[in-house]
Amino acid sequence: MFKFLKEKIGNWTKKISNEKQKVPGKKEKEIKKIIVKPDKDTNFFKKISNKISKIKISEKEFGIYSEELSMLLLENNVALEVTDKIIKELGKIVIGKELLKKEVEFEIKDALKKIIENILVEPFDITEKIKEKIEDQPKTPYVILFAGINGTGKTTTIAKITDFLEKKKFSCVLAAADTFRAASIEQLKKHGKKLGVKVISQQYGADPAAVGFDAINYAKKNFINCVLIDTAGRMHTSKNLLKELEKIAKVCKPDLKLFIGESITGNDSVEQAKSFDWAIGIDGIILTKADVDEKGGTALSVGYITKKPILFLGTGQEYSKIEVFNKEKFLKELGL
Ligand SMILES: Nc1nc2c(ncn2[C@@H]2O[C@H](COP(=O)(O)OP(=O)(O)OP(=O)(O)O)[C@@H](O)[C@H]2O)c(=O)[nH]1
Ligand SMILES: [Mg+2]
Repeated sequence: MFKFLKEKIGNWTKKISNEKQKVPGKKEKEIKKIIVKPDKDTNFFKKISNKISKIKISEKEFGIYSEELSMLLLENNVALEVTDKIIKELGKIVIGKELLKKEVEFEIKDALKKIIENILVEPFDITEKIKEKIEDQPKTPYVILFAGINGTGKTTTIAKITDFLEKKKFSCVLAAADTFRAASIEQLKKHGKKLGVKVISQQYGADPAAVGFDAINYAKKNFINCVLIDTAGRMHTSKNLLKELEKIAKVCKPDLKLFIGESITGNDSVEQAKSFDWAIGIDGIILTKADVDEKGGTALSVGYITKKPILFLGTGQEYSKIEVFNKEKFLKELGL
């Protein structure tokens, strides 16, 4: 997962560090001279001077290095807007700063870590939100709407989240509100059977908002904590389909509207998230197929541009393959 970005960032910081070790700056030469003077045992002092000597990265040097960083970020699915932000912030920290020679790599990585930490929107814990709702309105279920373009993993993610919630002792009911795609209702029912949860459905072609509404009523009558609404995949460029989604949201009044996008698709995912946010106002993002994403930049871009948190990463096809998104863990995946 995210192997390329990790390798590339690591190589880049190492390269700057190595280059700065090779070419001693004027100041560094002076420091060496002073330290080496008092004794003839140059080997010993050479070692010390190497350790304590400092370097500075000039604006010009940073320009050259940052060009390379910019390219590697863009190649790894980091959006231009986010790449520019990273470079700008990094420049503010490292240009002209006196860095201990032996710590150049560490200092730059540390700076990058802080910048990326700020770029990632702080995720919230959905189980806490559910608990709050149960306390506030014990007779009304917590409703989650899943939306996204075709094939991103909405239905699979619903099954995973249901498993996740049931294991945390929240009861769930599923709404088969994808009444459009052939076999979609059977697909959700199969998951329901496997997970032991009820699936509310109507016939194909039925109004998806009505299916969601039915499921909410079922949950109310049966004291079920959560309703998870599956929706048909729809292109983010189709105004009519987005209108239909708007209707589902208006009728079902979900507590949480999640955009499900693929980790592998980079800027496409960002554009999709923007459109779904514009149509229904999303609250959070789940990025699926992170297990087959070697790059990792989508996670950096999609949250920053929409200002919405990534809540989970889908990391495989089985129910257990879902991870609560954790900033620290993500930064570690990037080697920071
Ligand atoms: N590797 C991997 N595959 C996934 C993940 N999530 C979903 N998939 C696969 O992606 C494919 C599509 O998943 P669905 O859940 O049917 O996607 P959907 O968004 O509901 O599709 P539509 O309803 O047709 O729009 C299936 O083969 C899933 O097994 C994931 O995190 N990792
Ligand atoms: Mg589906």
